[in-house]
Amino acid sequence: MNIPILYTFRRCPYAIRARMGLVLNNIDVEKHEVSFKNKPAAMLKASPKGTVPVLVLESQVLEESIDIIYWAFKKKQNRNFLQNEEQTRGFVGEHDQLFKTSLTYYKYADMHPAKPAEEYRKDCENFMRHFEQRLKTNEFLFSDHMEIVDLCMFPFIRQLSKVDESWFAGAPYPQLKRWKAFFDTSDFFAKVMEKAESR
Ligand SMILES: N[C@@H](CCC(=O)N[C@@H](CS)C(=O)NCC(=O)O)C(=O)O
Repeated sequence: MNIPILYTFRRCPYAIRARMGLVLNNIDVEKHEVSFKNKPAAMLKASPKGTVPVLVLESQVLEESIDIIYWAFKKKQNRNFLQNEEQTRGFVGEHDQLFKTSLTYYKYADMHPAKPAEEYRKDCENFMRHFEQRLKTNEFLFSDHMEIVDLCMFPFIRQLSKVDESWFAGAPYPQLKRWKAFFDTSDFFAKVMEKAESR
């Protein structure tokens, strides 16, 4: 059987989400690091919408990060992670729209001069407060163990933290920082961020 091909971009939060699923389930893939300015023809043929991640399997193409992560856990029948699928897909889908939009405005505030970056950041803080509240009750977002929802959301909090690291370091979200540090310092995340050879 051919090894699946993953079209990816190292820092893309959606691609990180997909790679987390693959690494945690020890699934080998051939990683192709994509340049957005010069997307590979084979990727566009498999998935014309042109976003990463894309996982090309023998008889199927998965072109949504949430589908790739679920595919990985289902392939290995990793049951601890497969509860709450409907709730997880709902939560992730909503945040991929709303939180991601606020985050993009904050990250690229220079390109959106209608409001100063701090205002865009306040929009992001609505989500941060909600996460903080959940993480006060449980170790992770939905329960006391790591679930797919945590894997899906961590890359976005990571991206947010990098917009202004000193602000994030001083911001009053201790539980969110604890949760983020769990991933940042994990061996599996180091593997997720290993550089792909350029092809
Ligand atoms: N809904 C998609 C979103 C993926 C996405 O938007 N990826 C961005 C990179 S972070 C992308 O590929 N953008 C293509 C481009 O900028 O041309 C998923 O979850 O996989």
